[in-house]
Amino acid sequence: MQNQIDSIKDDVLARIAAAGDPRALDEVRVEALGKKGAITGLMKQLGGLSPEERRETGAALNLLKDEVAAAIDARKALLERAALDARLAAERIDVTLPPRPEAAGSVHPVSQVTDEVIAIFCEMGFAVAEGPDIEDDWYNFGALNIPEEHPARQDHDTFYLPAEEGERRPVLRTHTSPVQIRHMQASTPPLRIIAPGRTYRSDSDVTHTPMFHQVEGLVIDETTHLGHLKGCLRDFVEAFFQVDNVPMRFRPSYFPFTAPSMEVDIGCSFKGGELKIGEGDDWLEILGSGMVHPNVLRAGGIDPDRYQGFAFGMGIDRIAMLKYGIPDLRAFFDADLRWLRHYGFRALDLPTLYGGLAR
Ligand code: 2NL
Repeated sequence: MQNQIDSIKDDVLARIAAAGDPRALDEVRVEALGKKGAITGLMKQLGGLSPEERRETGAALNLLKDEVAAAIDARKALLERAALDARLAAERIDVTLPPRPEAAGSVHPVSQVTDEVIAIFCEMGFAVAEGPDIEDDWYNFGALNIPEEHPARQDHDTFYLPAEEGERRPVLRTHTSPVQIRHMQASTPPLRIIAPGRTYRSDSDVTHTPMFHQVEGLVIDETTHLGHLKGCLRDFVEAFFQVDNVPMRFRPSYFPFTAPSMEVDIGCSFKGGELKIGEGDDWLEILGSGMVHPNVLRAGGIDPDRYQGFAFGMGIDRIAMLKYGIPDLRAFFDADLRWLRHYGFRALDLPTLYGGLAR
């Protein structure tokens, strides 16, 4: 029987090597190892052998089975790899080709408004700072004077990621403040930065989405005071909404990271269901602000006995809705081309401050 084993082995291995696709390979497998396969056939003959022959031939057949199975696996991996390579080559797309006209997109209002905000603050001498979306709980909370038991830290508001033993807890940043902490640590005052970017909170309803956009600002110097904060925010609001002498109201408020803290409202009217900014006797809250808390300066490696400054934060999605009259926040993230065609901005336009403004 050894002769038969040798010839089956040579034949099967040669056919495995010659199999050009997974189907051909499977045919070889069935013909060798299947119920009616050649090797299975030899196995069936073992019963008619003497005990000694059976042991020897059985061992040889088992070896052959293993060898054939391994050769099939190796060939299969090779064929799959080749098939994948062929598919990747065939399906390669040229992303520089012009799009189909019916699929043409436009600049998303969030991108447009982010560019507008950056343009205004950069003209005032601010620089743009960026940082990671995945932070740790010290940069996101601890450094901002937010105590361990603060509700904002609770799991149901914050997206925590699995923590490594003995490491700080990773979180999706709930505001862009950690960017500013990192900036304070990496540089020395005077500082003047804004930090725009994505932020995350476990919250979802008509006015909240789990991912949203925020811009924060930070100014630190030796004599920076509340008057600078008010002047800076007035200049911003008037440039952003393209109105002069906006009525503004600075309401005392509380944030753990600023003291004193103020929420900022701007005057508006809702006559006839239409929102007008800069006139009327209604108020619209648009941002939060305050003088940076000494503990936060310390966390950023800045001496609070020598330096002081102000910070502010606002929601980009919200001010985009206000400026461009977009009623439903959730549509921002539907990726609906019809919506984008209505509210989007032309890709090659420079972000002017007045384009599309409903006035
Ligand atoms: C809001 C309020 C605010 C800040 C953010 C801040 C950052 C640092 C230090 C101190 Cl590094 N403060 N950020 C300050 C006041 C308010 O945001 O309503 N945002 C949507």
